[in-house]
Amino acid sequence: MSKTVLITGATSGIGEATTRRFAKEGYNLIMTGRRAERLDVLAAELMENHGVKVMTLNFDISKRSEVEKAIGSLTGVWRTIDILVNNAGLAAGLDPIQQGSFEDWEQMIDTNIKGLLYVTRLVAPMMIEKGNGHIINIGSIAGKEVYAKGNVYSATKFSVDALTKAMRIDMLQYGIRISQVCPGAVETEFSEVRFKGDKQTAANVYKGYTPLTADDVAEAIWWIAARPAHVNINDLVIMPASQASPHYHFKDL
Ligand code: NDP
Ligand code: 8X3
Repeated sequence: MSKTVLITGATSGIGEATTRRFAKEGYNLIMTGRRAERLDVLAAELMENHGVKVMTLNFDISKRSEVEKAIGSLTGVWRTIDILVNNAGLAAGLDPIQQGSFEDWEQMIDTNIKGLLYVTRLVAPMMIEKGNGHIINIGSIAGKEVYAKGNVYSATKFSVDALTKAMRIDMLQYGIRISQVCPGAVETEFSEVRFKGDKQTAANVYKGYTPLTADDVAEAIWWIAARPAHVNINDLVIMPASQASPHYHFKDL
């Protein structure tokens, strides 16, 4: 029987690449994001090319009522979710703490922590009822180390790290695996979002060294999901070879 994966933030970057990777393996897909048109285009492509079933859920993950409505709308086989990839997230701004924007802070906290919690709270009981499942959280190297001006973004990803460890304990008795993937720099729409559409500043983030691609991270996520049932990858930190930490890129040496 085909398996089902729910991937949040499937409209671009790591989420989109992960959706494509699982489609290639024949998984049925529940894809989420705010940009409905992108979801529809990708869904049509994946159904056509891989013959998989696709459900698109168009909602803002930071809004609890929207999450409840969207996940609550799943019925029948769409409730037998085998894998949840908690990917949707963002950085907003890059400012020292004394100059940070309240709006940016709230958006990051509401999306990266609260959004992840809302989805997990609604999907975990489905996995418990089914008797198995695997939740893969997308953290960050910023959830392992802090860097100048990364303050609140880092705090949200340190939270993902803590929640990953806590979920693993709570879910242990139900046979549900909990993993985390923590990437370093990945060239996606991430920096364009962080710098509010400033494409030049965003492009500069990836100049002078070779960043990861979304496909690199998707492959790591797929590898974690494909381990035998008795194996759990707790935490996988994946960096560009030319980036030793958030501070040190090959270009800076
Ligand atoms: P992108 O900006 O390319 O993708 C972000 C995805 O998250 C989009 O699909 C977006 O969908 C979704 N998203 C953002 N906010 C919301 C929201 N409020 N409601 C619903 N969906 C939302 O960035 P990445 O692919 O790089 O980021 C994916 C994850 O990886 C994030 O959690 C990020 O923190 C993490 N990460 C990224 C790294 C990088 O260097 N790029 C490194 C380490 C971790 P839409 O806008 O359509 O709603
Ligand atoms: C994204 C990686 O180092 O830009 O999570 O914060 S970093």
